[in-house]
Amino acid sequence: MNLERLFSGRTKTMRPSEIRELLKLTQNPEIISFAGGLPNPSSFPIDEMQNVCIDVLKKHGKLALQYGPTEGMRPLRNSLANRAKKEGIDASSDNVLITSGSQQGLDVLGRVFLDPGDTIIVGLPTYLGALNAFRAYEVNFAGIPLDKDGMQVDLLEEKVKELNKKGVTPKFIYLVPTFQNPAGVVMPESRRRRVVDIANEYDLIVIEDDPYSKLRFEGDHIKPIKSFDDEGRVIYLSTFSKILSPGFRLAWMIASEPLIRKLTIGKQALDLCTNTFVQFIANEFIEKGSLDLHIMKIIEMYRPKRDIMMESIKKYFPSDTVCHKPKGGMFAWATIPGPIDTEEMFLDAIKEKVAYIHGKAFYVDGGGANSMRLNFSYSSNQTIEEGMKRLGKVIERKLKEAAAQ
Ligand code: PMP
Ligand code: G9A
Repeated sequence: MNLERLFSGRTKTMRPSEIRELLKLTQNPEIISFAGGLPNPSSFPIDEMQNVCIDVLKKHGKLALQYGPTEGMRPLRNSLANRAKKEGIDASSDNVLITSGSQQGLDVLGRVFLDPGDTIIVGLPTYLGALNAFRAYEVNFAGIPLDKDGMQVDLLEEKVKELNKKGVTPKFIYLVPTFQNPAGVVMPESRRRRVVDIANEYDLIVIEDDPYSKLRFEGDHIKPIKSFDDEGRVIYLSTFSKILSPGFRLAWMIASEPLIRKLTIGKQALDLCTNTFVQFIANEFIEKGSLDLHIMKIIEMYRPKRDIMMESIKKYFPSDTVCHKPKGGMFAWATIPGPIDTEEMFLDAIKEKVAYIHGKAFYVDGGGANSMRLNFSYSSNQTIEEGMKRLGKVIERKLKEAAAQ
């Protein structure tokens, strides 16, 4: 059978995700994994969850085990709208769409907005899962470099103008403004306001993907881009994956009602509705006040992990390594000057039983060869130090080999 003839043209632009493929490899317990953005499993509130499940079944069993509306269960949509209001987002439950993970949200956005050949704007670097979701819709990417304050908005405006001159109107800008995946950086309020101004002026949609802002270890909270949106152009996404459980596959989007309607239709054919039982569980967890306590607990758990990773970079990586200390989230982004290709080096790292995600995976323009993304939430404190020591040795060896050539 000639499978190639049968596959759609779309499959040619689809790519395996380094994160997903490595997850299989790093399930080997001997490998210290800084690869996937996994929460620490010891953070999961397993005992409390047992009681919550029983309560949900007792109180809402007949609804919780039934199909639900595609938009999501009203009580959860309500709770999420109330939480968003506290962050300055003007939303009611009608502005909330529950999705089966933010990853599904990204795919639905692709379905609703993207035609083959469309152009979208992303950061250099950008979350790989978003790139892969959008790639399936056969789009062109325009990349905007990040600095220590996230996407460089002056360059963003220049790029939009340049594209317009060529007759190209990009559909949307995708960004992760807080504790960016992979770079860990945060966009200050002034840049957030500029993004909205640029979107208003050039008629663009903004996709604000925000899984990490609640995981802040220090510094002041910065309001989401969505809170500055007065024309209904910003679509906000967040998820329970990093603040409670990725196994739940539960997330949400906030947007204007006409957009929510279109996105809902886009989602209908994907899964009919998001897991109803889990929606009730998450809502019960919020209403009991347990979610906020849980978030406080994981912040306390992850801060020292971040510190150990940063100290280990100083101790075991070359002294000219560039790595800004992330103030939250789950990732450190390290760039090693010199003749290093982190993709090529990966095989050596695996031989030493340590894994990371190589930088190029996050770039649409071939950049990032000297960088690597290091997750610090998943490993135990002791293993972080040990893994970084192994990685330091691999880098040292690579640099020596290159110098000898
Ligand atoms: N967006 C970003 C920026 C992410 O980091 C992730 C998960 N790593 C997702 C979306 C997908 O999250 P979910 O588990 O909700 O599908
Ligand atoms: O396991 C996944 O695919 C979710 C994690 C994303 C990431 O590592 O960025």
